[in-house]
Amino acid sequence: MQTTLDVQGMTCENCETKVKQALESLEGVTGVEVHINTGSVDVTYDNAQVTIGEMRKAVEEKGYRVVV
Ligand SMILES: [Cu+2]
Repeated sequence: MQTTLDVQGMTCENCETKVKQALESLEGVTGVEVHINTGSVDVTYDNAQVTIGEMRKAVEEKGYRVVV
């Protein structure tokens, strides 16, 4: 499965790394690509192992907002 999250608040490479690591730490997430300019984050995942809600929570715990 593939989805694109709309993440607000990322301003630099450090933000990009934090969001990427937060998502990659979730079991079932196999790929993360952050587009810092637009705030879109492409996530490849196994929907039997992880939900979009869990991804959202992981990103928001790092201090960024996910627009649904
Ligand atoms: Cu930053």
